[in-house]
Amino acid sequence: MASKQEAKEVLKRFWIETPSWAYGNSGTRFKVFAQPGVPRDPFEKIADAAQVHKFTGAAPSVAMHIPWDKTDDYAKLAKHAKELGVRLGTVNSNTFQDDDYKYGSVCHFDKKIRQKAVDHLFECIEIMNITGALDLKLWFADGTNYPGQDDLAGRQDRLFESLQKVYARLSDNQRMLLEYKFFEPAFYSTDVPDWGTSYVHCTELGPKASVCVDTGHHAPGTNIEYIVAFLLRKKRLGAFDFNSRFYADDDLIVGAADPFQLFRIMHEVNQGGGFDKGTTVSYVLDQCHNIEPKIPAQIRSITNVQEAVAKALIVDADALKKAQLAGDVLGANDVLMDAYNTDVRDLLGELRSEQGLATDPKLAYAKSGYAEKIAAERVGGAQAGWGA
Ligand code: PSV
Ligand code: MN
Repeated sequence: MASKQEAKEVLKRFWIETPSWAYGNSGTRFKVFAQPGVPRDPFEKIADAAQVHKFTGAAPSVAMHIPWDKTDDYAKLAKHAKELGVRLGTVNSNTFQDDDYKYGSVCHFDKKIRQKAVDHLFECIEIMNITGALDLKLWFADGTNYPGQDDLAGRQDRLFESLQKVYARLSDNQRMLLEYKFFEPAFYSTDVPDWGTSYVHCTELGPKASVCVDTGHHAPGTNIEYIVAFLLRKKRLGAFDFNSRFYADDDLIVGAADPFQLFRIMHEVNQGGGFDKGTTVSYVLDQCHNIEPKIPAQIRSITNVQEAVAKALIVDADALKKAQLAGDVLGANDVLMDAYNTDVRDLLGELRSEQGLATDPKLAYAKSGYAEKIAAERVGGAQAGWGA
């Protein structure tokens, strides 16, 4: 078992990227409820993300979404982030909100549309070159709604050809992360529906391409920890997009729907070396807070992930191995359950004290007055949202 001290050492270097879009307004196709104090531009989003880092000490980087975070001076935005104690992270592309993408983007049957999508991905790499971000996250809404609508294998050929062009643009230290999702917005077929499709494209592309596992992008009952174990074993787990789901891609707070699943995933990450020094796995939130306040929701997400990681770190690995090799089914299960049922909140409180932080980040943020300040200051202008 990792000692408490060893667990804290790992947790001290463990960090999570928060998504710029979590700070803006979001909703369902039925309604977007605006909230007071919501950022009006990427600069204000970064300021909110900096608060999450200030109180958790574990969220030093902010994922960008282009064009939602479009600005005419990315160097200025990066400087602004630095001044607030954070940095600009993963650049997420968006090839799903333009009328031209009605039948797809990089898989479209029309070469001109495919090139338009590829050009957008080139633009994202340009932004990475300015901000110093190393990861390009690709999620494609491409797919079809009706059998016969398009040639399924042909779409894979177009996808690969487009990805190859983008891959060739990456510099040596940059990565491409290919995210999969089994359905939505396409309902019959999706062009990157599962980890296997993503994995095969990544291996054919080369070492700079890895799979992104968004925890909300699986059919109910999918054993996500198996996928994680497999990808780690093959060194192709590039990143997580964390969130939780009850039904479809709900984008709720990670660990809210199924904290036990999150623990099981973290256990496999730990077993596969994903928390080791110099890990190449990045841990990112991909969530929307439609009815709950956004900054506290991000803080809670960070603490939920930390709790799951702490529980995974205190699994008695020696006892587990011994039970496994002895065919002691219940004993092995007990070892995992013991760790899962341990209350790690005091350990995390100690960790924060050692880092000079308040033991309860949620409370500390609530007392800081920041929420009241932004509600009073951010009056007028258009609040940021998915379309902004
Ligand atoms: C798609 O559902 C997704 O998970 C992708 O990561 C997008 O970039 C993100 O959500 C947008 O919210
Ligand atoms: Mn995602």
